[in-house]
Amino acid sequence: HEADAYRTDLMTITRYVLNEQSRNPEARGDLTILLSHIVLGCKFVASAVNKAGLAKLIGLAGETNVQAKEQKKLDVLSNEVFVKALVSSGRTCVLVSEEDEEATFVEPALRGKYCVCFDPLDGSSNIDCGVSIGTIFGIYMIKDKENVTLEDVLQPGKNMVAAGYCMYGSSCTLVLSTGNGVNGFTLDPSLGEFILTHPDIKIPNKGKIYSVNEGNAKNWDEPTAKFVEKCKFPKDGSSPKSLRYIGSMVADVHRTLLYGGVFLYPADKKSPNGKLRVLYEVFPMSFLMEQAGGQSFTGKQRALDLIPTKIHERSPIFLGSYEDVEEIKGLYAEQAK
Ligand code: P6P
Repeated sequence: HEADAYRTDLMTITRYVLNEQSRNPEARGDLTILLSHIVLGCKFVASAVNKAGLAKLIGLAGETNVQAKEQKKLDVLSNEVFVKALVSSGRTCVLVSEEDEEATFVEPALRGKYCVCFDPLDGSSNIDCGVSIGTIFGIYMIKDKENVTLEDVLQPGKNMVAAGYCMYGSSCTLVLSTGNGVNGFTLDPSLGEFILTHPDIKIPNKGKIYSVNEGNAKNWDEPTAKFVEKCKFPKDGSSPKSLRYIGSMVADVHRTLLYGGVFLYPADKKSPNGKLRVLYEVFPMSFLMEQAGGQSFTGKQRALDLIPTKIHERSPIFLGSYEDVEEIKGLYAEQAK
């Protein structure tokens, strides 16, 4: 009857988060409530993304769709959903969204002790061709929620209490860490529940895949160029690595987490700080990689040690299998000599 037992003992994300809460005797359940609101946002976005192709939800804001209704771009819609879900949770005091130039300070009546930095729909330029996109989020505790300022948001990534992403693709997968390892949950649309499908994810220590936009090769610095050259023409007689680049960070990072290898978005002459944003792309993905036994490097330091000075600051990023990132760190150390 083992099979039956498995089918009836469903580990949902709600149950998992409650189990985590019970590990901290002093926890009052605020993070559990916050995460349940994020999960609700992800379910809504999953349904909107899946309908997008049909209801012609895609397209630029301002266009009208078949019902001649005011057109809202999916990332604008997703941002509104997450801001409303987070504020109504009563557990946040400041929000940073990729979609909003300024941080959102929650009104006192609804203020809670957490700050959430998120990209509501990362990779949204890929929606129209059906490539997987995703929501990325990182959660911090705020010292004094009554007097929260922007300084409270500009913390190093190592202070995060939780981080995760939800990938909207062939299936809807939410990958989460609350500081005690990484777990993956897949949405069962018939139940409307995220079910634990990838328990305790650990990234392989070394991988056979490198993931970078080779189109930027002309502008790379020496260590990045050397690393990619070694991937393609290994000197030690090993076989060359495979290049896999989807161009949607959530999809490229998810593959890296499960299969191993390294994802790079280096600095280049055009963008000296790279392209990816510190607070809601680099930090959450770096937190997950470390929790899964990998690591994440900016070209100068451990990514989670970086202290951002602006909420939309960018940073170069090299993240993935521990050994692969070590190799890149060695090449940057040589350059620094
Ligand atoms: P490029 C998508 O636009 C995004 O923000 C990330 O999801 C992705 O990793 C990156 O940009 C792709 O950038 O310059 O290679 O197209």
